[in-house]
Formats: sequence, structure tokens, C-alpha cells
Amino acid sequence: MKLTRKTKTLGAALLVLLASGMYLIAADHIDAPGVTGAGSASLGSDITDVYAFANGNNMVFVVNTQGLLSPAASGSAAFDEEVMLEINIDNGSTKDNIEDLVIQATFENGKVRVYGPAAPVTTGLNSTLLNSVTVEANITPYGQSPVIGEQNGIKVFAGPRDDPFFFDLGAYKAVLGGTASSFNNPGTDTFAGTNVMALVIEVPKSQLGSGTINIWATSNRKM
Ligand SMILES: [Ca+2]
Ligand SMILES: [Ca+2]
Repeated sequence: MKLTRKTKTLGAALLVLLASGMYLIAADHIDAPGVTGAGSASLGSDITDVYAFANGNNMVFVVNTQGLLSPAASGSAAFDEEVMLEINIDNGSTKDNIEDLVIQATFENGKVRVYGPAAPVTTGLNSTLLNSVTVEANITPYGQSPVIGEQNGIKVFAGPRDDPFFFDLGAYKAVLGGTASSFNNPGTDTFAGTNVMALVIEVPKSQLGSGTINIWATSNRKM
């Protein structure tokens, strides 16, 4: 199966020190109308945030999509079965921003399936689905306890979750508009009460090469 990337890559590569905590570079909760416009079937390809952090000897990757889901909308929200989410990993000493490993996830019939980490068949803007599934799990319905799949040392969770991103949009606009000179502490969480469709994959560091890694995520729509 060949897949092509129709939407954005997270704007900046994320430099992750394997021993370090969470790094957040950018958030982008609503894409251009061509991706997320009224009646668009492609909301499932709209990435909001990508996170990576260490958990002991493992690395945890989070790719959140479909931002600003209200509680009322979250029950019927679903992953797009035509969309493959791909975590791209640039490792080794060269750091050329070309992925050396990919972790892919597809969604079908209530299940999430993870492929890799493994060397990609295709690098760059197109992606090719890897051959073998490394772990799968049932997608967790809204409001229910998390279902976590674990096989081959890799764990996966997929389902709606409270959006962890904190941003004070009101204060941001006030600073831009010149009616405030700084943010408040504490601020107001503009995203409070909204959900995202979360994909969480935990992988042993030993499967990711040595040293630091660059990561970025893409959403890829089936051709
Ligand atoms: Ca590379
Ligand atoms: Ca790729």
C-alpha cells in the first residue's frame, strides 16, 4: 500500500535527548480549510501536537489529532481509516533530517495497528506501509478505561483524551493587541474541556539507535 502525505508535517523537528524530559516545540490545532474545512473528511489527518519523552528505558511518542473536540463530539469521534500516522526518527551521527526509522499506525474496525520501528520503505513526502504489525490494540471508547496493547516490548494506546496542551489565547491576543504586556500566572487554559484523538506508542530505547534522535510526525492519506 502506498500512502501520500496530504497534510502538514509538524513544523519543526523535535530534538529529543534520550535521557531528558518532555519537549514541546509547536502546537497547531486547526489546519487550513483545505484540510479541515466544513464537511471535510480529512479532519483525521489534522495533527495538533507531537510529544516525546523518556520513561525509564523506553521512549514514549504521542501524536494527537482532531483538536478542539467538545465532550459532546468526543463520543462519536473516530480515527480516519484512510489515514496512517507516521513517527519519523532521524538517528545516528549525521542528523540529516531524513528518517532512518519509522513507526506507523493505522486504524481499522475499532483497532489500532502499529508497524515498526523499522527502516522506511520510502522516505520524504510519501510513505509506504511496512509489512508486519508489531502491536495492536482495541481503540479505547470515550470515557472508558484505557486499553493498552503490548507485544514485542512495544505498547500502544489510541482513543480520545483530554488535550494536554495549555495555551492562553485571550492573553496572547491581548499582548499582540497591546492591551497587556505579559501573560498571567496562572493563565487561562483555552483548551480546557476539549479533547483530542490520541495515539501513544512506547518503545524500548534500544530499538531506536544510540544517542539523540530527531523526530517528526506526518499524517498520510491513502492513495
Ligand atoms: Ca537520518
Ligand atoms: Ca516518512
